[in-house]
Amino acid sequence: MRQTRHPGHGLAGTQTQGSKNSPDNPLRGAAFVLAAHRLDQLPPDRGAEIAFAGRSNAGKSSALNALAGQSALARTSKTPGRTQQLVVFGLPDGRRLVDLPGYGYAKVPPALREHWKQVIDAYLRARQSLRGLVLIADIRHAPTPFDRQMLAYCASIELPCVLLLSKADKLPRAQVLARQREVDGEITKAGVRAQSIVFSSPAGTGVDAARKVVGALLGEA
Ligand SMILES: Nc1nc2c(ncn2[C@@H]2O[C@H](COP(=O)(O)OP(=O)(O)O)[C@@H](O)[C@H]2O)c(=O)[nH]1
Ligand SMILES: [Mg+2]
Repeated sequence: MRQTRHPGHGLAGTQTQGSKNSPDNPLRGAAFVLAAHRLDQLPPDRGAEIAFAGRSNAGKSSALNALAGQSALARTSKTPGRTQQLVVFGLPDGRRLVDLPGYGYAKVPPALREHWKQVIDAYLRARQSLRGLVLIADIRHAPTPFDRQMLAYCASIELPCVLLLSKADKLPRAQVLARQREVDGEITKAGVRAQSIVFSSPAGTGVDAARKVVGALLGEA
């Protein structure tokens, strides 16, 4: 498989450059609020928030940073599986972005993995202010059982989902499009209100599109 680190390589036509300080960015001005180990430590369940989920190392923190237009809002890591908290970021108007713990990293003990799976399930089920889920998946890999579970889960609670196919800069365009078709098939099968967006944090691919969708979901009463 051919791989490249050159931003935007092979993505001509799908690339949208996310600008860092765009006044149009609905997610501009996000700031850290708190990190919660338990659901009862979260801010009061009012207003609107969007949750971010994904397999460890899928590029979730990088995506959050790209969407917020900040390079160091969420910590990014080359050592996956360490963030085991719900991290809440607030927008200037009080709406929130919630970074859920990464799941599926092999080195996390099974009991702990199960614990966080239950916390995420409980959060998605109970949180009234939750307006949508951003699911981040590495475009180089086929959807995992957990990705499928998350899609099915969103379908069952009628929660809109935005699927960011991350690290698109690492695949040639033909493979990017083939994977997106495959994923769109999964979305249709799951019967979920979801859309996939080809995404690359370093190249800026899909950043503006994702900001628009997330901003619209946050704005829905
Ligand atoms: N080439 C490329 N690398 C990425 C992208 N997103 C994340 N990474 C890298 O993948 C690793 C994990 O990213 P991180 O955002 O910490 O993943 P998380 O565990 O899901 O939060 C880091 O080394 C990032 O620099 C992307 O879109 N393109
Ligand atoms: Mg992370």
